Amino acid sequence: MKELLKQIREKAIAEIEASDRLDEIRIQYLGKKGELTAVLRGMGKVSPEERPLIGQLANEVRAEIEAALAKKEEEKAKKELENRLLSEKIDVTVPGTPFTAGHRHPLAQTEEMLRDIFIGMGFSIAEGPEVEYDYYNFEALNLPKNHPARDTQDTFYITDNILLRSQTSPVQARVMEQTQPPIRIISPGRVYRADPADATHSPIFHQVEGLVVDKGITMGDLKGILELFAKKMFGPETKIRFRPHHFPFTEPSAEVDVSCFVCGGKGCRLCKGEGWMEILGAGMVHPFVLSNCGIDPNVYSGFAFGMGVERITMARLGIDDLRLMYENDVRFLHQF
Ligand code: 2U9
Repeated sequence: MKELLKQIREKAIAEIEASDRLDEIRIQYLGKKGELTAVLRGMGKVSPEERPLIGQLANEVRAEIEAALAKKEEEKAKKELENRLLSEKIDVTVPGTPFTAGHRHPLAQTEEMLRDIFIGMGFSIAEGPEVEYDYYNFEALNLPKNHPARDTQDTFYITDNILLRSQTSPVQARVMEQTQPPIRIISPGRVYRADPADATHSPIFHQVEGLVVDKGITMGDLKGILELFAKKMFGPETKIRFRPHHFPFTEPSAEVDVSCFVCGGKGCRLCKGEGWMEILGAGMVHPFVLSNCGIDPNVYSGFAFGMGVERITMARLGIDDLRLMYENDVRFLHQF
């Protein structure tokens, strides 16, 4: 019996060393029907005196076979890892696969520039619904029903009292209704007009409007803010010019031009020989608008301005047809 156990040990260890089929060897010797297991089963035949010795030897043989298997398994895993490390070498200096990255749309670029400039001057961003009540879009802004100036901002009606906003001013009216001054906000966003599309008009476009309300705000503050804005947007040499105008929601009101940043005012193709480009409208908030929105015009005053993001983008990039910005032809977009 002793001899048999020793033979099994020698044979098993020799096979483990010579082969990689470790699972098969494990079953062959240590499995339920394995050679060592068979010997242990025959322990009944061994005399009671010899039994403890044979039992101990059998356990030792089992432990040695298991240890040999574990060692071989470890060696096998190590070799496999080495082979993988050798065969899977990566050359980190090989150039990567290029992928085409896009960029922000020119209109988004302009809106971002406007946001950055006004945030830098202490303004906050206010946003609101595109589907708006007639009250906030017109009535609160001093444009009662049947007011002739409504024709210039004709929009799309959902019901008699609900429409697609024709300007972002209703956002500011809502802010004034909810907050007492000081107020210093801009409201960027999409607006709608019942205009047929041509090179300079679109039924959907984007605006950035601004509003400042506090004690003692004057036209001088408006001019200062707009001059700083124009210099940051179009370059430090830029001048601004106010021309008297009429808006129902501001009094006095003005249209504001900037000196042409291409020719510096001499007249060129971009400014159509004028030396100036009209880029925004502005004025002192009408006292009726302040009181409609719950702010006492005897205590507070304010200014407001509005500009079209498309108009500014066309000026900034020398684009002569607004429709190009909605077609999303990459041959056009790649240029900016
Ligand atoms: C409140 C009170 C007054 C906003 C203003 C303009 C002048 C203006 C146009 C520029 C080109 C619209 O995009 S455009 O067609 N806007 O000329 N907007 S003052 O005045 C306000 C706003 C909110 C409560």
